[in-house]
Amino acid sequence: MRRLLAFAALAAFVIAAPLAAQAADDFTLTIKDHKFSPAELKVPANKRVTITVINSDATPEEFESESLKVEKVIAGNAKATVRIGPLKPGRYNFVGEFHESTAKGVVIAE
Ligand SMILES: [Cu+2]
Repeated sequence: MRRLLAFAALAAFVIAAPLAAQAADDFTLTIKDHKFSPAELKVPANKRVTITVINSDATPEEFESESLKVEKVIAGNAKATVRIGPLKPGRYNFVGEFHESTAKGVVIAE
């Protein structure tokens, strides 16, 4: 019994560690009224980064960035995951291509 508990504790630690590491590089962008929030997203440079893009509008949007090499359509009231990087330090503009006049933002890698 004691040995089993020790094993369970170890297993919990092994499972928890990667989740904690992943959480640090996960970011969220929300689209509402055809605008991104936050409009400026700071991410770590030289790392793979995951961004969950939540589209709170009823209409579809396309998350697009030439500099980030991403293009992804997100249905209305849905979310999508985009993976970017590793990025050199700098600014990377993105837009919501279906509403480009208002849906603008920038990823800042530092
Ligand atoms: Cu496009």
